[in-house]
Amino acid sequence: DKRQAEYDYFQYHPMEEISSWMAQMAKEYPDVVTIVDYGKSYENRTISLMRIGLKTDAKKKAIWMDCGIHAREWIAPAFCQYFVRQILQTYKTDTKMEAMMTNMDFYITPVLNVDGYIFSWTNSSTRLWRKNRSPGPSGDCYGTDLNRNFDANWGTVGVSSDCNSNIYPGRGPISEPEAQAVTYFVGSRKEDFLCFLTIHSYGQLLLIPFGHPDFTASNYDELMKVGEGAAEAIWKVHGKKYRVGTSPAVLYANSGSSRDWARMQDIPLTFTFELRDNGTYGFELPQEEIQPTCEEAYSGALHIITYAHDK
Ligand code: ING
Ligand code: ZN
Repeated sequence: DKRQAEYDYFQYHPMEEISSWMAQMAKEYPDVVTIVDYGKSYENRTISLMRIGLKTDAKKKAIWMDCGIHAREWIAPAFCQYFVRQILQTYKTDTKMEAMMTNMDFYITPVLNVDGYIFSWTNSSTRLWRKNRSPGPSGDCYGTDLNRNFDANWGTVGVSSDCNSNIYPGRGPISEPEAQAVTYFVGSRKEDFLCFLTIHSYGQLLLIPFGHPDFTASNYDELMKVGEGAAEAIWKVHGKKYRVGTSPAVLYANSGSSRDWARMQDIPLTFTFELRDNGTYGFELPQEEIQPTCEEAYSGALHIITYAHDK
């Protein structure tokens, strides 16, 4: 069956195609790729990640990457798939990637908000859906912003108590099954994780903790330095400028993000990527831009991951 060999990484794919692509990659690379089901969505769909690494007896460090926490940000799942393809294509010939795949496991979730992603594919009126699909307290509103639902200064800044809002943080910290899945999976092996990357669009930003203006990461200078290095690596690929900073410094404050939660678990290098563009097309980034966006973001992500590995 040659269909998966011809998988088009530079098109957007519906959830079923992404799921069968994941299964196919595990079949093609059985020594390095394992599918791990680690949660259920509100609508009872399986949340899966790909654990990618070379087998060794030594204790391994880990890298986290999730895509598609926000439904409408279709470039993010496309990037996770591209990232997987790139590391699988390079590790056999590139000694640096081989070393990283020996010393670390990559835990990559191509689509975290599966219900929302599917809903955004339903028809043009739901294309810009952001949140998950759980009903609000009154039953006539839907969706919690999963990137406001984590247990990190939950419900304090950059949120709205209106359950129709796109930044509704939910009933309480980790009230949502999708946020629970990440919290329990990462939380149970947090000492292993060197790095936590969560991929969004749009805005061309690399955001560091914390989203709450009253808190500063203990390694703020290191995060800025690594972030600036990643922005430089991105710029070298296609000349796109990505700004680096905390969300209050760059745009506006927010609470309950997965990146802030991960940093509060003492994972040292936590970043939010906001991929292309700067607002011309926004969430509806044309398919022609998938390839250049993935190429530059790969370079930026690799800068951070290499730093984490070599440190
Ligand atoms: N942006 C993220 C969000 O959760 C963010 C991250 C927060 C950016 C605050 C800027 C300011 O809102 C998107 N695009 O989802
Ligand atoms: Zn987002």
